[in-house]
Amino acid sequence: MVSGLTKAKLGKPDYEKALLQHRQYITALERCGLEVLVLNAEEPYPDSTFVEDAALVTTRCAIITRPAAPSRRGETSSIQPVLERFYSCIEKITSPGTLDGGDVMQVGEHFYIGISARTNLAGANQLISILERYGMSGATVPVTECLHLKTGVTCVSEKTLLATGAYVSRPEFAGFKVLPVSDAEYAAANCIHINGKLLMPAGFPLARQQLIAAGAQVIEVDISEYAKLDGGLTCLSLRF
Ligand code: CIR
Repeated sequence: MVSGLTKAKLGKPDYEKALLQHRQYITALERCGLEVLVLNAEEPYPDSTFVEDAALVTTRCAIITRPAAPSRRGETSSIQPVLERFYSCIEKITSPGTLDGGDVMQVGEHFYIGISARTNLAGANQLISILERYGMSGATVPVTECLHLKTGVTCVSEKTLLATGAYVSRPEFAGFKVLPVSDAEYAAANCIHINGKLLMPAGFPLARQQLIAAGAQVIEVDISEYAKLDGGLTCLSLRF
């Protein structure tokens, strides 16, 4: 993972520390009541630890994505057999579509899909058609300030979003209560809401205070070594 793609300019990750943080991340997911299946390392794919990008898991089907980054394209082949153990319906994004799971934010049965450097309109439209076939829905949102949609906005309860930058006031999110995250703490916008608890990255005191004041049961996880590769909490797992 130390050779993963990055624009962060935070230095190279410390591998031993990253392993420790990964174990702590797993423990935090377990504290939220989840059973965790840990996949084998894939040495040819340093970014494969960001497993969220290779698939989208819904209540009715799983969708194998088509990552845009050439170094990540092959990550999907090992994900498919794993998902076949849990899903009888598996769909696929195909060329010329590209889509990274990090660009997809689920709110109930609706999916917001970021159009970014990684996810193109063809990929998003394919995903919307798949979702509609299964009785779900999707809509696009532009991604201009960060890598993926969920780098800048995540859902912290059914009606509340945690958002940074332009996402604080985007018309697509007008129906939500939006908790704004300051530019200085922008990485805190990537949180995971599971079973009434909220996993948030460690080191963001203002956002933490704001979330606790809003009633969140916060569990902090230090993912500093993954942040060096532009990764956040959501990227490191597929949750279903
Ligand atoms: C990449 O650039 O693809 C990885 N280094 C980081 C991916 C982060 N994934 C995510 O936000 N879902």
